[in-house]
Amino acid sequence: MKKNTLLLAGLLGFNMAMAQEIKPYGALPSKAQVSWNDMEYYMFIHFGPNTFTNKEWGHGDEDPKVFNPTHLDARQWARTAKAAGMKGIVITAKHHDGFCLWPSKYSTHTVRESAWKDGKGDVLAELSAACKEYGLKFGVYLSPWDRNHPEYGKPGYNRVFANTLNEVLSSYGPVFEQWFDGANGGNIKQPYDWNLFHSVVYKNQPNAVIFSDVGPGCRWVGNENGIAGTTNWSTLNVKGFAPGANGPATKSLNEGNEDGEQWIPAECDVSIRPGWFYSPETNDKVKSVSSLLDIYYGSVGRNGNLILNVPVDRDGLIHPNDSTRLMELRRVLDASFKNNLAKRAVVTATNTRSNNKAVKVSNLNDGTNTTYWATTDDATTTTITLTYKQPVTFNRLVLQEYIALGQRVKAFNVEVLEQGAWKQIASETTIGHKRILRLKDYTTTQVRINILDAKAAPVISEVQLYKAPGLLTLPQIGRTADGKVWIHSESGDPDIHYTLDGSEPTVKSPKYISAETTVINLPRGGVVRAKAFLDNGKTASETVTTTFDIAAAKWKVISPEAAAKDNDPAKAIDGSNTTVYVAGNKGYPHELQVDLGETLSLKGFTYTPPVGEGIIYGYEFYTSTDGKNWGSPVASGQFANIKNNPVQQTVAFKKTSARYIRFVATSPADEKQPQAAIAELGVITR
Ligand code: FUL
Ligand code: CA
Repeated sequence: MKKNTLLLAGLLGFNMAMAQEIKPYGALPSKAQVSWNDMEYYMFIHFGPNTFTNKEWGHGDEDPKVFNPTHLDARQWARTAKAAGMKGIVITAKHHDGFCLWPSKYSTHTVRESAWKDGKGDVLAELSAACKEYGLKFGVYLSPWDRNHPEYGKPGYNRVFANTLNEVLSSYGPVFEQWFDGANGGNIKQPYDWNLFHSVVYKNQPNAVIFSDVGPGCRWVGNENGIAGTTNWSTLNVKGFAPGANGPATKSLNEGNEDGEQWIPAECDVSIRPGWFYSPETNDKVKSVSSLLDIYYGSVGRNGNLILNVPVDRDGLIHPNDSTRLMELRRVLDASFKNNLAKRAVVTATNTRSNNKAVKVSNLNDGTNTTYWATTDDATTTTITLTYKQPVTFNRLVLQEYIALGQRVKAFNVEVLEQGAWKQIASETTIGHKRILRLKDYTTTQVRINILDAKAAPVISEVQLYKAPGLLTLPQIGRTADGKVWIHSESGDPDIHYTLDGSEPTVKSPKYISAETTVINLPRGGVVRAKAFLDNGKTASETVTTTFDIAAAKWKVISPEAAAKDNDPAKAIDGSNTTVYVAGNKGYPHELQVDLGETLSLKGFTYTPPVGEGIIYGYEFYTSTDGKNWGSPVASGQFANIKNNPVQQTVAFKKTSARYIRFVATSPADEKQPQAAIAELGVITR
């Protein structure tokens, strides 16, 4: 090359570098959405008449007087959320039953008509004040589906709902999120005026993030387990879709759409209990710390926000079982993310954009996602290397993109230097606001993050490494159809000890070795508690408690007859939730009759739905002493919210003696699915 060409190239390069402003890529978040993503973890509160009636979906005809939380203390809720490390609270101001937690002008089914505070109370006023006091953001859930309002299903309702929204959004200060539920499990369908509703939200709360299946602020993640896809784009295609039944496919909700039209990040909703509303029956079913950790890593760790429901109880307080669990979770999270080992590393990158003052390699490990590093415009691959003088041990990797400029990374892997050779320890897809990889322990002096593909030049704001304390995974307890209890554990080879008298297991309790050597027979039911221990009790898992009712040892299906081996109705009573009986494709109703083999005093039944197709919504349950005369059903109704939250359903009825039971599925949870599936059917005798 001649001297002057070199000079020219140098000048050109210099000019280009000067011009190296980072061009935003694709759909972009608003400022409000960026702050929303930074919140990561906040509380959902389901509260209302259902709290007092053991229902998940109220019918709207409940006596408002049932709502009487005599010790309601919204400051206790806020204090709990704050101590849990949450950044806000969203409350069900109005659920499907139409009951308003504030004295709305537009309804006659409100706290004003309730027994609480002689009708003078206002839950939203108390909670918004408590949130302000504790530095938490305040948000509201309002269900458009209203089973109480006389206008529902008529043209006038959209106005009513807009007025209701306006009332809430103009009376209680700033609202960070407006939650629109798309559910409608009733017969009346109302065409909603979403443009009107959105205009009311933005007029009152220009910074509110609107939640629905299609945003526009954030989107439902497609399940109520709180788990996002490992690939998770914050962009979504929304043309032709609407909230509710006409929402995008589950896969799109769960993973977003690469190059989606709009920035609509995922929000992962899940309840700390099996249901969304409080019930005394679930006091012992608060999720374990390990399962909450799975949820945390499956949501916040996968570019989603986590809205964790903590249902307020009948006193109007967060129950101690829930708050204790929240604090235990906080302790583990704090211990896990206490010491960012990346801060001690020397960080280098193969390609760094030059002459842009904002871009620095040292921004990658400065502990804040407000500063960033980027490659030159033409690069879609690059390697970031962390080098240590002394070996470090880590098991968590946190990566963040600077999302204000769009989501870019499509594929990356991670390597560590082990005995002089690079070893790949993870291979993943998207990053987004935050990606956390849960890894096993690695000890090394060099860690390499290879970005393998990106939509545009990668812009990364953080790389963090941590060594989270090890936790023993929980033992799992199950029982065969003939009543033999089994206990499994996955992690290492811990000692499992158990009790059968309800007491807390210790290393002195009986030891479970295997199903063959440790025979625990509980055909008539009982309580099994188990705990895993290591190092003679120095480390212990949480305690798992499983309560069994009578086993199906003597049961026989009397109708229908077994169709084929892979579709044997006996699968509905074989003690295993993973074997599923699927009843025909001829459409509803479907039914199953079972001979219990003896006369039992029955108090209710349980239905465990399948994971997948064939979930039952409407049901009737009959009992009989001779298997011929069934009379009228002892229970009938709908399994509220079972489609989105397919957990075991428990239905109580008036005590009755019977030898035969008959379960009739009257309608499907999904109208497009003609078959009815039963993972397990059980009875309640205890
Ligand atoms: C669903 C509702 O039907 C449930 O009752 C619950 O409120 C959940 C968060 O959303 O769509
Ligand atoms: Ca089964």
